[in-house]
This record gives sequence, structure tokens and C-alpha cells, in this order.
Amino acid sequence: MNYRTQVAIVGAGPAGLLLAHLLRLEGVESVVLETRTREEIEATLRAGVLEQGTVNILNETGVGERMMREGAVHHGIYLRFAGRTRRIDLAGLTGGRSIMVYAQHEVIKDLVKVRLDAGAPIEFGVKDVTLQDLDTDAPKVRYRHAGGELRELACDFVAGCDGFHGVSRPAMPSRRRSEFTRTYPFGWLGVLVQAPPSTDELIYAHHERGFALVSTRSPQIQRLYVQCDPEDRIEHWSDDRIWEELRARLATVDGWQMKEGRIFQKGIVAMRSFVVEPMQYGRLYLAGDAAHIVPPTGAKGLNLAVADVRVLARALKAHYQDKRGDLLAQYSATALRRVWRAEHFSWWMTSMLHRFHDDSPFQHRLQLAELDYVTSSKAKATTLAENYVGLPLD
Ligand code: RFL
Ligand code: PHB
Repeated sequence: MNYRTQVAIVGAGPAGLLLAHLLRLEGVESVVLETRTREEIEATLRAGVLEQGTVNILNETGVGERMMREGAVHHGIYLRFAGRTRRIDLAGLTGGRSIMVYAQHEVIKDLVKVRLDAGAPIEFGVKDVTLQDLDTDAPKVRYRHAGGELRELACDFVAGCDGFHGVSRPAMPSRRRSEFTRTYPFGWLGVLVQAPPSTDELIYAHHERGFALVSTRSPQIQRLYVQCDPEDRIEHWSDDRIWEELRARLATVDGWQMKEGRIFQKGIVAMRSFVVEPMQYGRLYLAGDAAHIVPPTGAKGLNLAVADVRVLARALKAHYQDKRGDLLAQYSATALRRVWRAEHFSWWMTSMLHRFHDDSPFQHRLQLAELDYVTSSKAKATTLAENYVGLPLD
């Protein structure tokens, strides 16, 4: 079957689904293609922290209702180091901006529902996706439909929203792109625990045994992470070992105690920083993890994906409604400015809080000095706060 749309969107992650939603509200037609099933994308555990700007976009476009009911607004975070806890007053330092703790897969459920309820297409379970004729004004996407049939989707533009391992970025000729990468010598072991919260705000902990993070999902379910070897196997981490590390890394001089419970999900993720430049080739525009990756310490990945597609949706609207090409021409440069700011912030938070293999006692002292400064200087705390809640979207 051959058919046509205005914008072919490859990938139904936060980037692809939100782009489809923003375009539909502007009267621009799109088709979303996704390799996984609806059940799979709605069950994949990832991010949890939404910036103020992300929350605003979801609310302004009518998909924020459940988030406002079920998510938790946090006005600060804690940094814990040398056995003591100090608070960063996010709202106080940023003129009242805050963050929302609401799981990424819940955002996915809300975006899938609003699109399907509107009768707009998402093709789940597609295979063998290839992008054709990207350097012409008639690009095409070929793929195998879940039922087995080969299909060709003709379009005006392709949005590559298929994540780090997708097909969109490799479809750009290698001589037309530059890639910037840093891999970190550690990963995060993340668990979900059935227990009440142990803290009212997230705790980012620096410890000589390695980093730990206390986050939350609901009054009944907590999300906890410990730094680990990225090559380590999850079988090596018994529940007892996980609790022992969490207790040690989060211990305080005042005897704070974590509420423990049943661990019902665990997994290890590697950490990297990555950017491709430019984020565009011909009629292909990359957005989200397809174009850039940040380590999760700054909680920026999903929020960057949202910022990208907001810029892209505006540029596509200008193309269709006002016959203006300038915003599309500037897309990559506009998006990359925010991307590199978030890359720097995520790298900085990661470097300040983790233990590196080659750490010397000197470097350990430098980290403690940095943490002390961040939590005692208003100027430095403001730098952390304004980046964490997210710089205003333009
Ligand atoms: P996604 O979410 O990877 O979605 C891409 C989609 O494309 C599909 N796909 C294809 N579809 C069609 N054809 C192909 N050939 C395809 N190849 C792939 C995939 O199946 C998938 O459904 O990318 P997107 O939309 O750019 O969204 C990015 C975010 O998912 C990511 O940046 C965040 O999860 C990162 N992240 C965090 N971000 C935050 O903003 N705040 C956080 O608190 C936060 N915590 C995290 C995180 C990521 C983590 N992991 C697992 C890496 C915590 C963790 C542990
Ligand atoms: C999460 O809740 O999954 C989470 C929170 C903060 C981060 C990363 C992940 O920096």
C-alpha cells in the first residue's frame, strides 16, 4: 500500500507523540510509526522528573489533567554529602519555578490516548523502517506493517524521533554529520520498591562507595538508584546487597532511616553524553534521544525531547500556515543551543556526584568542596536551580 501524509514521525516516545499532538492542534497531518506495541511503550520505565516548561506545554495543550491529579510538585531537592543533607530551594531561587514528579510512561499513556481518541494514526509493531529520498522535496518512509504488508508513506518531512538506537540518525550521510560522545565508567542500577516515601523531596547523595538517588513514583511506590559498574549483571545484585548499598550511601550523622519494602523491578542502565550536529539533513529533522543523550543525573533527557519538538512544531507550522522557511532552516541551531546547555549541566552534576575509577583523594576533596559551595553560595545554588527546573522555553 502507498499513502501520504504531511509529516512522517518515526518513533512513539515522548518526542514523536508530543510532536504529533502539537502538529494536530495546528492542523498539520502526521502518521506515527513505532516498532514496539502499545503495551510495550506504555510499560517502559524511564524518566520521572518534568521541568516546569514541560508541565506547562502538557497543560496548555490539554494533556496535563491526569498529571496534575497524580503527579507530585516538588519545590526543592536535597544534596547529601559527608553524612549531612542540604536543600536547594528550587522555587525560592528561580522566582517560583518547580518540577513535577510524574513517570514518563504515564506521559506516554496520556499522549497515546489523546491521539487515538482523536482518530489520528499510530502504527504500532512496524518493522524494517527505511527512510528514502531525504535530500529531495518528496521523501518517503518504507516499512513493514504489523500485519506483514510492505507500505510506502510519502510525505513532505520526516521527523526522526526514534531514540538513540533508531534508524533516522544513521540515515544521514556520515560525511554530513559530526558526533560528540562521552561514555562514563559507571551505570545506574534502578529499583522500584513498594514502600511509603522516606523523604518529601529527591535526595542526590555523594558517597565514597558511589552515588545514590532517592526518587518517588507515588505514595506507595519509590524509585531508588545506586551507581554501579555499567557491565555488571543484575543477577549479581540481590535485594540484600541493594539495601546494604543504599543504607551505606545514604547514611547521615543524624541517623535518617529509609523506609524499606519489597523490590519488584530492577535494571541497570549505562550512562553517556552524546550530540549529533546538525540535527537536520535535507527533509529529515531529528528530535530527542535520536539526536542527543545526557546522563540521567540532571533529569534532562525527556525535557530536552519536549523542547526540541516544540521548536520543530512551530517551524513546521510556520512552513504550512505562513509559507515561512526560516524557522525550519534555524531548527538545528535553535535546538542545539539548549541541548549543549543541558549537556553541560548533566555532565557537571554527574561529575560532582559520582565516584570515578581513577578518583584520587584529591578529586574526592574537590567534589566535597564543590558540593559545599553549591549549597552555601546563593549564586552557585541558583545556577543549579535554574538549570534543574529548566531554562525558560523561548
Ligand atoms: P525514546 O523514548 O527512546 O523513544 C523512541 C521510540 O522510537 C521507537 N523506535 C522506532 N520506531 C520506528 N522505527 C524504528 N526504526 C525505531 N527505532 C526505535 C522506540 O521503540 C521508542 O518507542 O526517545 P525520545 O522520544 O527522544 O524520548 C527521550 C526520553 O525517553 C529520554 O531522554 C529520557 O527517558 C531520559 N531520562 C530522563 N529524562 C528526564 O527528562 N528526566 C528524568 O528524570 C530522566 N530519568 C532517563 C531517566 C532515562 C533513563 N534511562 C533508562 C536511560 C532515567 C533513566 C534510568
Ligand atoms: C527518576 O525518578 O527516575 C529520576 C529522578 C531524577 C533523576 C533521574 C531519574 O535525575
